[in-house]
Amino acid sequence: MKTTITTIVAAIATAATILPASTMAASDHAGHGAMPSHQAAPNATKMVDGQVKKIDKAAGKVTLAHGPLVNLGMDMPMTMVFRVKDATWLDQMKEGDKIRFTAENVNGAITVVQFEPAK
Ligand SMILES: [Cu+2]
Repeated sequence: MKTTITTIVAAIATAATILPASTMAASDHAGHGAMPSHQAAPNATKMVDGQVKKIDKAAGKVTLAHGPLVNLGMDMPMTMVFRVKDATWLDQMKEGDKIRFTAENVNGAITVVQFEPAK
């Protein structure tokens, strides 16, 4: 009698352990399925449009007519001189070219830090 009760209790305990676990696994899986499948990308500095007005290779500078550069406090389009992080970029642009770029204040000099030709 005692042995039988112990066996039954053990059987119930085992069943009780397995059932909630499988139920939880099922609901957990459903929860993952409902989650969005993509995550927002880190918000990198946005590329802005610019047009090359003048190139000064000797000085490593370029004059660009550019759209707003919010990260530099320029809310309005304007034309101004930039330094360039990579002087070889000046070989990849010519006056009149449309480009996409980002600029930062590098040691007090407004510098183009990212550049690509506009398509
Ligand atoms: Cu500006």
